[in-house]
Amino acid sequence: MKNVVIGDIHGCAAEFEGLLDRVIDRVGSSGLRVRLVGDLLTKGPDPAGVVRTITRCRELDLDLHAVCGNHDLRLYAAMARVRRGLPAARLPRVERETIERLADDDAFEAAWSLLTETVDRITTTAGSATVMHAGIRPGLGISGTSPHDLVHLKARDGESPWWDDYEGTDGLLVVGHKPMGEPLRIVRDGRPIVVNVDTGCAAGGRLTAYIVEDDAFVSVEARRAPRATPAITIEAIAVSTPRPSRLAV
Ligand SMILES: [Mn+2]
Repeated sequence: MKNVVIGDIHGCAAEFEGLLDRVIDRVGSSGLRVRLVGDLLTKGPDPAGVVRTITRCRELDLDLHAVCGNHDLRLYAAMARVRRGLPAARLPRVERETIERLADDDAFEAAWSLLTETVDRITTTAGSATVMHAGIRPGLGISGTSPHDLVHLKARDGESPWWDDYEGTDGLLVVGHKPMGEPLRIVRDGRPIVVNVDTGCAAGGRLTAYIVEDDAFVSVEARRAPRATPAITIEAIAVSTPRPSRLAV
């Protein structure tokens, strides 16, 4: 039995599939449990691909689920508005673009059911580790930290991150939410007590998995450059034909 925790996917479907392949090559799929730290769909190029990959994994009987990320909550709220008939045009840009991509790929309803399930799961376990999106308040422990903080906690500029004060009382905690150049692994008394698997895939970094029993990381590089000003060429303009969104606006 192996437990694997995968970082913030943010709509990077190709990297997600590539990383799952690498993990399965290494540990096999039999008895594999995959946990996702949340922030599944927004920002990246292919949210529908992420939904399809999750669906396919489950059809193959892979035990896979996600905890709720702050972006999952935001997208869920935006999709709830669209389902009630409110115009998508008034949504914040990030959510609107993600919803348009999902709708264009006929994945709106599948994404809705995935998020409906995900937003209710604030923490989960991965073997001996506990997984949440953002972190805990060390003085309060997991049980005393509010669901909002478990999903949103982030150090402001000049503040130290929560894990600086964590002494390991709740065992190994695996989180995402805070993109870092390298995955974070904090060790106390010879064993890991905090792991952060967010290596900024949607911003051109990497997508990272942590194999709990092996205490090891597996990563794949992001396949695209960081989102910047798009390099519009005359050729690209000439071949692009605007397609109407399937969303009611
Ligand atoms: Mn986040």
